[in-house]
Amino acid sequence: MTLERTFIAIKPDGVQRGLIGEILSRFESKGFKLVALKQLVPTRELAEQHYGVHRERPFFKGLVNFITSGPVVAMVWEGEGVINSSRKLIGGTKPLEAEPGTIRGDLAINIGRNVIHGSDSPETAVYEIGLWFQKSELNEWKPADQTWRVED
Ligand code: D4T
Repeated sequence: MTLERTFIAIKPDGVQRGLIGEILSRFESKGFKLVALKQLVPTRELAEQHYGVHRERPFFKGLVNFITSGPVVAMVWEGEGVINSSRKLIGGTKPLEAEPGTIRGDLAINIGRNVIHGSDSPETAVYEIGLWFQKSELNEWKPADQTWRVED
C-alpha cells in the first residue's frame, strides 16, 4: 500500500458560497485522512507560483485576481490513491461537463468559478504541499476508526 498526500483548496467562490462543510464532508465520508487545514487569503506571489504552469495563458491574470480575492481553505488529505481519487471526487475542470455526483458537477456552473482545486499528479502534490504548508503544519495522527476503513 502506497500512502499518498494531495493538496486540496476550496477557492474563494466556495468559501463565499458557504460550501466548506459540504466539500469537507465528501472527503471525510470517503474515508481519507485530513492532515492539514488552514484558511488564508493567498498573496499574489503564492497564487502566481501555484498557477505558474498557466503563466502564458490568456486567463492567467484573471485566475490570479480571483484566487487572491478572498479567503481560501487550504488542505492536505492522505490515503492510498488519494491524488487520483480526489480528482474524481472533484470532477472535470468545466463544471457543466463534470459528472453529476462530483463536487463541480453538483455545485458549480462556470470554469472560472469551479470552487475547488486538487493536485493532478504526485509531483504536483509534493510541489503544492510544500508551497502552501510548512512541514510543522502537517499532522501525523491515526484516526480512531482506522481499522474500519483500511485493512492492516
Ligand atoms: P485547478 O488547477 O484549479 O484544480 O483546475 P484544473 O486542474 O481542473 O484545471 P486547469 O489546471 O486546466 O486550470 C486551472 C484553473 O484555471 C481556470 N481556468 C482554466 C480558466 O479560468 N479558464 C480556462 O480556460 C481554463 C482552461 C480554472 C482552473
